[in-house]
Amino acid sequence: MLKNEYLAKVYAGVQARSGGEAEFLQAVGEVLESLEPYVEKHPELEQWGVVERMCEPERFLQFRVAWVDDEGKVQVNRGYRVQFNSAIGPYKGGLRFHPSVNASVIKFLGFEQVFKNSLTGLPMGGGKGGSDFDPKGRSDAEVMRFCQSFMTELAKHIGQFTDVPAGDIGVGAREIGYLFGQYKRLRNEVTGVLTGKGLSYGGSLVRPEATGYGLCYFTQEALRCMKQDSFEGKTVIISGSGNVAIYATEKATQLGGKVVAMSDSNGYLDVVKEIKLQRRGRISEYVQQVPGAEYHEGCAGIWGLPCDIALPCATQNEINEESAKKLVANGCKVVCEGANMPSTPEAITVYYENGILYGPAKAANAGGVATSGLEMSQNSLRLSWTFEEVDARLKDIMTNIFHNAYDASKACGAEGNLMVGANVAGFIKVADAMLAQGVAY
Ligand code: NDP
Ligand code: 2IT
Repeated sequence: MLKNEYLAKVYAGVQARSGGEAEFLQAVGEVLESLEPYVEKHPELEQWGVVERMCEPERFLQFRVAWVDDEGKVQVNRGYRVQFNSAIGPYKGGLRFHPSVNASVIKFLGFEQVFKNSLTGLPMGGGKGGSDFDPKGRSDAEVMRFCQSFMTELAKHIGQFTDVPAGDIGVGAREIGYLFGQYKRLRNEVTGVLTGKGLSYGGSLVRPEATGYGLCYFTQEALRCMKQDSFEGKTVIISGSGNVAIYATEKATQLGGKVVAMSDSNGYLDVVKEIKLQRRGRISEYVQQVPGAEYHEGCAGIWGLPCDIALPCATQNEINEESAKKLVANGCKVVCEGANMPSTPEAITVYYENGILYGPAKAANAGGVATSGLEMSQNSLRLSWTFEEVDARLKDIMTNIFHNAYDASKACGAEGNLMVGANVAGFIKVADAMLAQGVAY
């Protein structure tokens, strides 16, 4: 599929080295395809081996995490941290605790993070980490012991100027608190080594809301510029019911949208009236609390509901070709991604064939990490900004990301293709920094 010889060679090399890593290959393949027009015009990239260096993490750590459960039994999990690219700043990116976590998932997330962080305009490199630990059904004490064991190894590799982790699936305020406490205990220093911290110990206002709010700010600007439209009166479906989904629902509603369905990994909820979510509950429980709501088993069914706007906010590859076709058939006009890589390549093809306004994850969900960057700034300044100040900066960043991606799509001769635009705009800054710094990594 890659016409450019240099990029085809790079991709073949990644394939040969990362054989079974399907998610990682998917993420790399999409970016390399988008880069073709830019790479054709910039032979220095091949001369200095920039793209092949970008596809290989600077460092990949895997470690054992042993801990004792509430029954006194020893449990063993696997921990990861990929330090993907530090050309424009310290490694930055979340930690995911979910049984599906493996090397491929961590590498795809780390690779995406490099371009996403570049798009924010803030000086952050890309990293990601996590574990196959499943927090579901675990007590607070078990989660704490796991986090302490995980951090005992991770602390050797991170630091406020080196690598700054945060949350992702299965890692929220509770986990960040336990991880931070353990880091402090090991190092005897209080620094902004993690983001997503509680407000009482260095966290930033708006960080919990940031990914979901940012997704809606991005979507709003895209609707305004590309369709002279808004959220007002639109029917919205939002998959997931975690951090990103909850605050996307809140902001979409504030902007005049009607959120009619949400989901978790078991099923989806067809919500007729406004719902209030309670933490760590199951989606299936809400039918008892909300009159008019209907629960259905199987989370993919959510894409079969009619809507104007779909905001996937659960996980990778949650929308396949079939689901994308259903969305189109039911009148959906906009898909903006809160989750990382929620659409398969075949689904993306369906979007473009049908004129869907498609906001790719690395642009649309960058509000979380952008606000993490603002948390780092506040930690360095030893100041806390107000909610309004952080929210205004977040809105500004998301608006700029849309325009950078849109302008880059025009410059590449693919006007309105925000996937190409986001990939190219994110790439250029990192590539320029790598060229300037020589072949060190
Ligand atoms: P949470 O853990 O808070 O919530 C995850 C939600 O997604 C839950 O509703 C969960 O359902 C559902 N989910 C997870 N895995 C699957 C699966 N395999 N199939 C179906 N549903 C699933 O995570 P976040 O809200 O933080 O993250 C959601 C997405 O957003 C992820 O892709 C993440 O990478 C991305 N993201 C997060 C950012 C952040 O700041 N937190 C920033 C940018 C992107 P269940 O409870 O049943 O597991
Ligand atoms: O995917 C992501 O951008 C995140 N999980 C947030 C990372 C961060 O460092 O805030």
